Amino acid sequence: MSLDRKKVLNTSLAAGLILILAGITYPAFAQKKFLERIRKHYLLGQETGKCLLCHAPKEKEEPGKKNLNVYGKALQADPDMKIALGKEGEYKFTEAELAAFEKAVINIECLDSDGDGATNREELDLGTFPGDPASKPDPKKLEEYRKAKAKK
Ligand SMILES: [Ca+2]
Repeated sequence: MSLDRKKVLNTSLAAGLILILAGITYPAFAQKKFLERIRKHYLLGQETGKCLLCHAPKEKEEPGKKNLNVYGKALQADPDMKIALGKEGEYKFTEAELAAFEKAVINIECLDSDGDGATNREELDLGTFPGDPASKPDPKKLEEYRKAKAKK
């Protein structure tokens, strides 16, 4: 076996093992569907289309309802989210529940949940975290974005 192939094999074995371990330790990934939905809605890239969008887990913590960040909390508090809350583990969300989640996401677009001066929508469109005041759009980019929006 060539060294490259061995490397690939080792990497995929390691990745597989991590997946198995994650599955054993954390069976509750129901909310992954929310992440998929919001990724699709805003066409989010790798930078922000991940758990940290709504969660602020402490070291050794997994993303969960106990460590939502301010943006995650705002979503949770939105009345439209109600029917989609409290689902655990392998729960399969219905289309209506996922649509309710998407509605909640849109409802809070105009808020600036983390108080950094850019709205949630602006942050999502510009690739920063709406639940982390330390992550905010570049002022120039934000100005250009607002100008372009005003023209429409
Ligand atoms: Ca913000």
